[in-house]
Amino acid sequence: MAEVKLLGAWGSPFSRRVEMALKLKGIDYEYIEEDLANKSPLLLKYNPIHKKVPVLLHNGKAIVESLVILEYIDETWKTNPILPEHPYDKAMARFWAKFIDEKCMPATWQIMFRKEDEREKAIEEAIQNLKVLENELKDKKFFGGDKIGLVDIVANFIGFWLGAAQEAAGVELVNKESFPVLCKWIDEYVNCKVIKENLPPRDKLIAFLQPRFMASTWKY
Ligand SMILES: N[C@@H](CCC(=O)N[C@@H](CS)C(=O)NCC(=O)O)C(=O)O
Repeated sequence: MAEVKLLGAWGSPFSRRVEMALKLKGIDYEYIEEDLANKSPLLLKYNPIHKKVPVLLHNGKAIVESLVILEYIDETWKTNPILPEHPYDKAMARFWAKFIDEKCMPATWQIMFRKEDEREKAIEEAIQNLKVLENELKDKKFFGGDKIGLVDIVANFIGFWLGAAQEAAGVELVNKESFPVLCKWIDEYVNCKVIKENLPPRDKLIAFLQPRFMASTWKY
């Protein structure tokens, strides 16, 4: 039987993405928690370029970068596909995953670190990006349609981490008035079994984030 291992960190939305995909497909794997303050020789060996989690080990071969790993998983294990079949739909899913990673996540994350006087501009930028997502979702249940797909998995930061980060930083960006569609998606999302079971404990995450938001030098 194939051997699957995952190097991850409990509070990382990136390694949680991989866990969600593996669980969704029913793949057995061994989880190895990394201490990112004291990286293991295993992490440095298998991800020498970025030195980050997640790292997926499949029969001894390493795959890194969560978006790359998610596609690898989908191509390797065909049950419960997370990417659409049609090339155009597939391209669109990749586009939105990239948009979330490159625009939405950095913009929303910045807010938690900005000083009060710089926050307004940062908030404006984050809102613009989140509005784009709100519009993309429209009346769909999930980004993937009726079921969780690649984009929903990639958006786990918005589905869960953002709420905890807002609480930890004392900022309110997303609520039912400003983002009704996104909030409806968040409700559906966090109540979906495979997602719920692969989220970190909210209180632990808030306690982890709070002191880091105070220290301006910390980056995720
Ligand atoms: N683009 C990477 C980002 C992964 C990432 O930023 N991982 C963080 C944990 S949330 C990490 O390992 N940080 C360790 C470091 O920066 O030294 C991915 O999608 O996998």
